[in-house]
Amino acid sequence: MAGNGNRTSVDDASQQMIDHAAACGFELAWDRYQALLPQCDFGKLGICCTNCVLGPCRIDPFGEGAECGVCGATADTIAARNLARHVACGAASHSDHGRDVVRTLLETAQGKAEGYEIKNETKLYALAEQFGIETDGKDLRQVALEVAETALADFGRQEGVLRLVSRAPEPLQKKWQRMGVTPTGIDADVVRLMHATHMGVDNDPIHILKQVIRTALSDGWGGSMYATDCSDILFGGPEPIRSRANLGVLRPNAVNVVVHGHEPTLSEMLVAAAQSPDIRNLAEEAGADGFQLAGICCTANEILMRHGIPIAGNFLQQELALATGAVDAMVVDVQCVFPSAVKIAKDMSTRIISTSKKAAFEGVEQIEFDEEHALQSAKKILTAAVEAFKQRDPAAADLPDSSEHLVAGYTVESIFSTLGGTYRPLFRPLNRGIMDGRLRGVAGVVGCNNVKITHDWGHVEMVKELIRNDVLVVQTGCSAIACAKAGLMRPEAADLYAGKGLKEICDAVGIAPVLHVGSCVDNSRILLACVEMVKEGGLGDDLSDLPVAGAAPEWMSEKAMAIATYVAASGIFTVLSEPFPVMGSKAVRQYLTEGMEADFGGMLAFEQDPVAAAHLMIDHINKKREALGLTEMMYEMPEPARKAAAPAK
Ligand code: NFS
Repeated sequence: MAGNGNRTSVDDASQQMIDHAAACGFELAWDRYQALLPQCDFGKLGICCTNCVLGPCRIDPFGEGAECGVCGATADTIAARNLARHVACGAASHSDHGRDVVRTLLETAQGKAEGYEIKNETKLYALAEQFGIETDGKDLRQVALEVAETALADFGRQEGVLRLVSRAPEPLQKKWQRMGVTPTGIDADVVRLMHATHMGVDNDPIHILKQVIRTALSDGWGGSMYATDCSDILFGGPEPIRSRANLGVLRPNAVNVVVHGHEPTLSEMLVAAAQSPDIRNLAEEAGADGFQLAGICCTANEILMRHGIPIAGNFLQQELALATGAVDAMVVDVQCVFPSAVKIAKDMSTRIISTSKKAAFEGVEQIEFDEEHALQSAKKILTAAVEAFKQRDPAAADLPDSSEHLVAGYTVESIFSTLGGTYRPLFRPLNRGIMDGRLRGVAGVVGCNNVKITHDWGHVEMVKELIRNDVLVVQTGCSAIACAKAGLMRPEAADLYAGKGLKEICDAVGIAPVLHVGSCVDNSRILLACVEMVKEGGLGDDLSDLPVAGAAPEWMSEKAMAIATYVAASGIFTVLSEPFPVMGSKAVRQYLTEGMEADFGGMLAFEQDPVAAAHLMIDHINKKREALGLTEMMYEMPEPARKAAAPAK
């Protein structure tokens, strides 16, 4: 495991629960990882093909065995096709989530979705205007109906160009046209990419990669962007809000309900149901001190951003939350949910409740959630949690009592008003900060946890190194949760960790040096913030001119592969910890890490050491500053930090 230390997590609460789990004999992801070692090198290198049953065919990376599969596919074709399937799945996952949010908007407009309402009219009208929908004389519901129908049509679009592509700067749209990667329709792009990977279809690795890029772009500028926009319309646009993060947010005497997964439609309703008097009475009658809702993974980020509901933990804490014995119900929907959750909960009073039509778990109770009866479903789930609370053995529960303060809720709109001031809602202060050398640039640090890296270490070390070099950091996903737990999202973090210039800006506007911008679909907010920086002027004409960089220091999911690809293809240099599983192909590796830059202005790099990775980003930002003629920084660059090392136990 990367991290050079003998801790499994740098987060004390997590380490405490990992030790507790070991003492109780609970098996965790790290144990299963150890049992699986050594993992398959052919798989890691991306040169095992299972796309038809002539195989499986494995290509020898040292040129001593087979040079191609039975059909003649080379390592290059095989690695590119394998990557294509990963990205197709990642893009499909974000986009199917997006589709459901748009459908809920549609059903709300039709008056069919119980309990939902349109909370952000400004954003609805902005989208209507962008779609060219006439709004004069129409009521809100009619406008919402037309917006939702237009958005849904983009999922099924067969020809032409995805509508939201027009949000990208012109030069970027031209690059996409020139390279033939402009997305068409969200579903069609995924289907075409899957078709390309069928045995004997697309055999040119670079041509396959272009199709990969098109599909990834239809996620970033399509499915994910619709998920964000329509969630904001339905559930309200987030505003800066205080909350707490880590396992200590669970309370010994409350009915603890942990929501885990991704789609915000149910979790929003759970928040509403937990406040209804009949359900609160149920909890009181059971002797509980109310409900404690808390989130894991991206659902956590969704309800944190809009309601300030605290976060229990990130991806690798899902089993740890259960190991506390104090969770009454873990409510899961889709994506990033370990099937193993069932095993840990089986001897406890904890109920795992699966709620999505799209997903079922063997041995898990299903309370299917449907938008038409959303509030009823949510109340049913909370009633089940109260029943579990009555069975809980308080003596068996072991709850770490640590949690950290944070401020979340930043969006393009709220960054506008925070940085610009209420009466000056512009990106000017941000651009000016960069131009006058107080700020070096901006970095997006996102993504998962991975058992191959000490838990949270990659995120926290990288982000600390960036902010001490005057790089403002914006975050989503499990990476945001890691840094929130480490205290980097408190305004006081500027005094403790930020470089002088960044600290001055944080002090002036009262923000932390690390801003939480939401869940992984909300990476679309980061793209749009970059678009606003270009529009504001002074920092070039395209996203690739900006002194910005992206990173996923502990990534593991196929969604992260789609994200990294669309960010790089949007012109932003992006560093990943684990390499993509394509390293067995020189052609694919070279295109992703070098060739892409000439075509799109952005490319990928792979570096496991988070401090070294931070310096790749800083070097890139400096290069972009130089190209813009911004060679002077207000304050000197600090000495580079030591090579990153996780603390010893
Ligand atoms: Ni993103 Fe969110 Fe976390 Fe990774 Fe999973 S929760 S969608 S994939 S693990 S950041």
